[in-house]
Amino acid sequence: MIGVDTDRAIETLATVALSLHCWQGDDVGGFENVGELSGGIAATGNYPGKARTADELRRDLDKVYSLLPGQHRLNLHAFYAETGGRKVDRNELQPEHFANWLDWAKANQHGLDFNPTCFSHPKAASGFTLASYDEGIRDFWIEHCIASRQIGAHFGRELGNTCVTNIWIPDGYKDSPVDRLKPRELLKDSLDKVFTEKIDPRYNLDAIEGKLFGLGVESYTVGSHEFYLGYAATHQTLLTLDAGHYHPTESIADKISAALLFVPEILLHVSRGVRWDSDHVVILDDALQAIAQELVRGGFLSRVHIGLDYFDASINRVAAWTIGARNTLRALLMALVEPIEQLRTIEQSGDYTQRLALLEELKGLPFGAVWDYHCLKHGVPVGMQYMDEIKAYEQRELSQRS
Ligand code: RNT
Ligand code: ZN
Repeated sequence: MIGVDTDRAIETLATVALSLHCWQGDDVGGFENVGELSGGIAATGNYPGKARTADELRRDLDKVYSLLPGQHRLNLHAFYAETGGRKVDRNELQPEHFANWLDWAKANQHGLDFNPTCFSHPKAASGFTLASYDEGIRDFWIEHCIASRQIGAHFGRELGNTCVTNIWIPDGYKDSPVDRLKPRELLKDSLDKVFTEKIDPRYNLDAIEGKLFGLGVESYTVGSHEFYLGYAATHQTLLTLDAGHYHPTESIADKISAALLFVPEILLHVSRGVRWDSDHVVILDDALQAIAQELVRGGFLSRVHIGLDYFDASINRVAAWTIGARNTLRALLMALVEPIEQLRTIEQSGDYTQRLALLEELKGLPFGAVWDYHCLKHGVPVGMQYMDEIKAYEQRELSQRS
């Protein structure tokens, strides 16, 4: 007998709030109509039905949340502002431009997270933002990041639910630079300016996200992992770990316990790179399970914010969100039903044979039944039933969009 308290596992799972990334719904388009997606990221595919307005995006999200057990968050990007047809540049964005999102979040009990959008903008056309050699460009993006923190704090205050505001910038070079230091000095200085004002951590938490490379930015990324790890550790901000931002054999699972010794909290961007940072829909693979196991085995659930970050435009977008989110929850549940105390005791006794045998044995346990029960208990579709709902929604709603 393997003594596992499945009731406790599903109780714990019910407390986990995933932050769904709004940008899966419209291929990282935003509502400014400024043209191409830039910044070295790309959404490929032309599946019909992408959201064209904030109302459509919210409707799609409502559908997704209705298919997930538990209460979840929304991760918003700044260029999803609703400015009523007026041009409001990003450094002038105010909480009022997100009033509809906030009302919707309140009505549906979603926590909100936020991101400055430092790409897809004329002032990011050179490929540099906070680390630009041009002071005017830097100042613009500093102002945008400051405005974003204020918007995040407003969300946190209004919802009584802390917002995590995550800064990611695309800055870097296609080819090898001769000066790798100066842009990093500029970025450090810009971040210092962005974070000068202290914000009550009950309302807003700051996170910073590093990366290895982007499309057209293959040789040098200013905001590398080491850069942000150092910055986050010295300034005690949150560190964002995106599963697609490392070398293909490098796993973010192993970074969590190390980073948490030096930074207060972590934000995860759960994603799936295929050969490169391709932002594929998250599947229930070894990488995802390793992340979930780390969070549970390490007791890190209370210090790690779990966000999703991928954008697949080649399949039904509502399904893309739902599949990735359900998989993330399933991976967590699989980790939650492990007999962790027993495994820990075995490991500490030095019996690695027993550890290996038990870990392998666990893979055959009827985990699916616990997941189905959890879905049933939360009144959401069991198994493939969620696809029936999505197909009906596609018929009724998505297929009407041209
Ligand atoms: C890009 C980063 C970043 C973005 C979003 C849209 O490589 O992962 O998190 O995906 O901000
Ligand atoms: Zn990311």
